Amino acid sequence: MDPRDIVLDKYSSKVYKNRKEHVITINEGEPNVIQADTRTVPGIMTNRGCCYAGCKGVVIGPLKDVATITHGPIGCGFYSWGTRRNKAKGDENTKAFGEYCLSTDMQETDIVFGGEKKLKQAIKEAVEIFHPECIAIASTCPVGLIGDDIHAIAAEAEELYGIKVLAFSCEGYKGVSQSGGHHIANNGLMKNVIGTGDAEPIKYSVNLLGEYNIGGDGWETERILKRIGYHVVSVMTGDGSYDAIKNSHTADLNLVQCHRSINYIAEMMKTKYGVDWMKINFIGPEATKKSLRDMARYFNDPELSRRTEAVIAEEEAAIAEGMASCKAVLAGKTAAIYVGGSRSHHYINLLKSLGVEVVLAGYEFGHRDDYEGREVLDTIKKDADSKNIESITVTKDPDHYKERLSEQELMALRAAGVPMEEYSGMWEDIMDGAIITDDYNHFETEEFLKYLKPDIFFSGIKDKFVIQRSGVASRQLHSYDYAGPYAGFKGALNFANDVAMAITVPVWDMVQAPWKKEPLLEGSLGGMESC
Ligand code: CFM
Ligand code: HCA
Repeated sequence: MDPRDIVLDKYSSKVYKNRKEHVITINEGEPNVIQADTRTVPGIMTNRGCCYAGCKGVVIGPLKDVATITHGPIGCGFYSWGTRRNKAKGDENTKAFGEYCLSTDMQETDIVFGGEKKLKQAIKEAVEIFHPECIAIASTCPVGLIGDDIHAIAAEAEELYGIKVLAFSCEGYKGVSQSGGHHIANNGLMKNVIGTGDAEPIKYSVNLLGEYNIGGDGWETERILKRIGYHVVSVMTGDGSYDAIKNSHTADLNLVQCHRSINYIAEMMKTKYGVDWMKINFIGPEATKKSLRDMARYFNDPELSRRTEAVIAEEEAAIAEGMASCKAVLAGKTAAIYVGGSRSHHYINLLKSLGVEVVLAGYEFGHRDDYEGREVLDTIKKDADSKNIESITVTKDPDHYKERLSEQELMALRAAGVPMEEYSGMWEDIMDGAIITDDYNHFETEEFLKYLKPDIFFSGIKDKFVIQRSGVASRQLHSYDYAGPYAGFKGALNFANDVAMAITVPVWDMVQAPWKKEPLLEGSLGGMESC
């Protein structure tokens, strides 16, 4: 029997009705339609984060020169504090506040009498202490409930201090990290930051979109791009800055790494400024090579193409031996991979180049196009949270719009296999027979672990320990367990070494899942050990 059916049969009829469309087995040659981007059935232990986490934690938090104030109780600020996750480097021209956690620390009296006074005071203190060019305010749940007007306070502070003050109404309850939080953050950047700079355009310039510099991935990608001769105008948003994003409209090309979190910004920048976008993937040597060659095709300059090939040859040679020895250890192993969005797809390729097949995969917040490809976009219902999230439309900017390539040239590139404004989704790489679970939960994690027994499970922060305690190697792919970088060529070798180590370490045979043991005492919690 298909493990999918064994697991789903354990649900009550109500939950079964919901989950049967979110959990599918891939059949080659079939349409393989999946249900995605819907609200989780209450009671299910989903892995998803909230709207505030997506806005402040994922998108705005990494902007190093922005002093971001969490307006809310201290826990929200503390748990979204970037620390080692949001890697960023300041320099003599760029301030970096990422190490700080600024919060209004709302107390009960603020909830009862309003928190606006406290927010104004927090902005004043941030200006006096840090002298930032830009402040961001991120709202947490109680702010929306009591109705503090953070937008009016931001407008007033802008006047008062002569700096940019951005306000994000990203209360946690408005939706999940992605459809909710990212969208609010990115819309805010589109409306208030992108296109406000006056830098001159630079030849062969690109923006890296949907690159959050986890483990230094953005730095590694930039290193390779710079070696070839590209100029990176801005990164959204890993090690990114307000200062750079202001000029992002001057780039020739937008490179979209995480399609899920930012494809709509790429579309808007195309409409407003004429910046073309291309889906790239700098995870895995094969995907990196394809992306670099696609870029060379776009720019169509013989010298750039020559440098692209020279850099590829050098970078590949440097990792060849290491990759081969890791492959010798890993070939034939299986993996499960479950992250929020794009990474669940991107890492399938890297694992394949190490001989590892992904048997179980899924996104927490992906939409159908992230699974099935952008061609299904017209058939997708609106986002689950779209009623809560402002939808913005843009038109050509008369001062800054410039056509980069003609539609005919873009069509020729597409015909040659260059993904201009295209993305084929996870389906293009996943193997026949793999199980896909959208909006994965803890019950399914444990059940599929039993039936599929992958050698390694790439997971999130919260589910990782359940997996390890059941005797399966696990690495979390959200912050890479503070390892990395994993992007590009050298990054691929780092990843290969980390995975080989994780799988071969003898500890997994010594672990017995706590729930497999006899209860220690009658009535105790299923044999849980005391510390
Ligand atoms: Fe994009 Fe992300 Fe991801 Fe994502 Fe995320 Fe993330 Fe992620 Mo955690 S934006 S979809 S909502 S690459 S926070 S930096 S690691 S789940 S796979
Ligand atoms: C989020 C952020 C998150 C959480 C990771 C996890 C991240 O979705 O809100 O808890 O497993 O990468 O930090 O995805």
